[in-house]
Amino acid sequence: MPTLFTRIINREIPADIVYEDDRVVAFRDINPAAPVHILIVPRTEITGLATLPDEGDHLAILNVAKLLAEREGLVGGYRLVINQGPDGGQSVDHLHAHLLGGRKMKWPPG
Ligand code: DGP
Repeated sequence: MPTLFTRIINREIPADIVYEDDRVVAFRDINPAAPVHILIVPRTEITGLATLPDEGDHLAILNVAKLLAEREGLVGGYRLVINQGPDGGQSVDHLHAHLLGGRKMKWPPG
């Protein structure tokens, strides 16, 4: 059974896809928590950080985050978040990083 994000990657579910390459796909979050809220998702179905392999598509996430932050004009800064497991607030079991920007972030996160 493909994950929700694999179905988005495969264009079975519509999403505002802003970037893709052979390793990752990025699309706008359906429920944005900031003016810019993009999910960066490896094509490989990794459940989350807890099951991360040593190598793979996910290694592209940081560089794509940097690229998209530049494209989105986030010159004042931004935040990259990965939620892991129920206590981390993960709701979709397909590894993804949230790129958040366009407002001043609070610390610590809730
Ligand atoms: P997390 O809670 O860290 O697992 O983040 C999952 C995010 O996925 C959450 O911010 C909302 C987003 N999301 C859930 N369903 C969809 C969808 O169908 N389309 C898009 N674009 N985003 C979704």
